[in-house]
Parts: sequence; structure tokens; C-alpha cells
Amino acid sequence: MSRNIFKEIEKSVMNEQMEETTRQKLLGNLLRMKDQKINLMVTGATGVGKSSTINALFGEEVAKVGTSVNPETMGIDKYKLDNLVIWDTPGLGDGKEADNRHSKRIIDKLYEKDRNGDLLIDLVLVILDGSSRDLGTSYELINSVIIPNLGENKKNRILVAINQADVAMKGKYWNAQENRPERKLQNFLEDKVASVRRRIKEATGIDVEPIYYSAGDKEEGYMQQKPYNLSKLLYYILQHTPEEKRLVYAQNINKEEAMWKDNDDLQDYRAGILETFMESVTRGMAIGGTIGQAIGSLVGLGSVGRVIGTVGGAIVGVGANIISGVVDFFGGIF
Ligand SMILES: Nc1nc2c(ncn2[C@@H]2O[C@H](COP(=O)(O)OP(=O)(O)OP(=O)(O)O)[C@@H](O)[C@H]2O)c(=O)[nH]1
Ligand SMILES: [Mg+2]
Repeated sequence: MSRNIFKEIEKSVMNEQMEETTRQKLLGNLLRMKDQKINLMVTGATGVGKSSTINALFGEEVAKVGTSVNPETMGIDKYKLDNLVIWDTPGLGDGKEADNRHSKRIIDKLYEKDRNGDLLIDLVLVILDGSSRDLGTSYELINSVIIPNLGENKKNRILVAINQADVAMKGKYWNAQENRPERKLQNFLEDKVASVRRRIKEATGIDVEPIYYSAGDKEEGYMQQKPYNLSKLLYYILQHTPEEKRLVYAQNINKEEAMWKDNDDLQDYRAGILETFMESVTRGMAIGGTIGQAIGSLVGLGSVGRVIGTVGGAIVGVGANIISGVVDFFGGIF
């Protein structure tokens, strides 16, 4: 990715006329935002689509996608994208000895502290296979390995996502033309979500809100199956991430618009993502207050073009410039 979101913001600050003390303050805030780091753990059984999900979210070829029967991801793989670190770890179901080894690695990682003494892993994304009838090893992973070792803020440190929605009923009731599930498959997936939620609640007392999606399927570089609900997944990831860190994801988002387009219409996730990033910027730069509010409510209206037009007229200077810089950066994907 050639463009840098923090550079865009810096440009806006430098190009605007303002008192030098104000400028220095804004640049200081920017520096603090730039220094944030995210550590995301992605885990789940062999072949659920961990690598595919990482690649769909953050651009091609971050993680190797497997087509063989041998699990591609044996130890913990670490991918570093600017300030985003992704830990790609195997789930359970590879035999007792391997399972013990995997569990131990996961638990150690969950207790690891960063240099500030905070827990290193910000969020654990547990991926389940929507086409699998037997989620026993996944429940074992979630209920016995991950949740008991999440520390205090358990609810916000785990996100459960059910992948391969397109083939959950062996490919039946998937509307390939419109890239969405038909009613029957939708009901099937919603039942799955409900039963996963219930099984976790019963075993751990923790309320999670699982979602279903498709990371998509690529063969020889050609996208056979476009992602579905990928924007929803990112939206949920953002909501589970401390506000001051969210912009780290923005820097590394997959810039291919087609990846983000198809979602359930319970909510406009793409508008939600943009709004979330805007909020992070305005708060992080401490240009919040009235300007932040005005931008927030305007972004909520939807159309970005119209928003910028109105903001330009309604508020002056750096706030509007920064916001249009951020919108430019995403180039219309959200
Ligand atoms: N149809 C469909 N296929 C998918 C989806 N997600 C992943 N796949 C396919 O499932 C296979 C396994 O995907 P990977 O992303 O390698 O799974 P993984 O969890 O990283 O596997 P390991 O690293 O081996 O544990 C690949 O052939 C993917 O193309 C999806 O949403 N829909
Ligand atoms: Mg993998």
C-alpha cells in the first residue's frame, strides 16, 4: 500500500493556516496516534479459513492459503503490517499431543505483556467453520483454552466468527448471482449463531455475539467466491478494539472495493466503518467537541460526497481537511 493515512493527516495539518502552538499540539496528537499498536490473534481449527480471512481483510498474500491436507499453519505464524501484528495460530483437532502444544502456545501468548505492561493480544478472533457439523473442538478451544485465559475484560477480547457461510449447507441456498444466502441458508446460519452463543454462555457465563461471513475462495488468483459480510466482520473487529487503536487497522485495509460490498442489510457496515475511523481521528486529534459531533452526525447520513460538501461549508479549516484526507485515503471503499 503506497499511501499512508497518517501522512494524509499530517499534510492536512501542515497545509492549514493556524497558530504554531496549535500546529505543534496537533502534530503531537498525531504522533501519539501513529504510535499505537495492535496485536490480533486469529485462531481456529485447520482449514476453517484463518489465512483466507487475514488476506481478505488486509490484502492479498499476507498469509499462505492452504489447499493440501496438511495444516499450513503449524506453529504460531506472525505477520507484521506496519503497526498491526497478526498471530495466526492453529486451533485444536490435530491429535492430543499437538492440541496440548497448541493450547499451551495460545495460553502463553494470551498472558504475554507488552513493554508498557499491558496484555499484548488486543483481540482474539476465533474462526469456526460454518459447514462443519461437529464444532466440538472449537467449543473446547473457546470454552477451555481461550475464555478462561482472557483476563478481566473477557467480553471485548474475543470475537467469534463463523466462516464459509456460502458452503454451510454444502453450497445449497447460496445465491451466487447476488452473492448472498437465500432465506433457508440464512435461517440455518442464524440458528448456528444462536447455538454457538448458547454453548459458550452455558460453559463460561460469557456473552459473545458471533457473526457469520465468507472470507471467499480464490483459485489460482481468481476469486471464485467473493467475500460476504466482510465489512460486518471488520465493523465488529473495530468495535472490539480500543478506540485509540482503531486507526491502525485503517492503514492496512484491503483496498479492493469488491471485497467489502456484499453484506447483510441489518446495518450499513461500510458507513459504520467510515464513521468509526472518523471518530477515532477526530478524537485522537482532539479536534472533537462540536466539530467532531458535526462530522459524526453528517457521516451518519451516508453519502460521503454530500458530507464533505456540507462540512466544507459548515466548519472551517483543519477538521474538514483531515476528514476529507481520510475519505480520500479509503478511495470510496467505505
Ligand atoms: N467456499 C469457501 N471457501 C473458503 C472460505 N474460506 C476459506 N476457504 C477455502 O478453504 C480452504 C482453507 O482455507 P485457509 O484459509 O487455508 O484455512 P486455514 O484456517 O488458514 O488453514 P490452516 O492454516 O491449514 O489451518 C482454502 O481452500 C480456502 O480457499 C469461504 O468463505 N468460502
Ligand atoms: Mg492458514
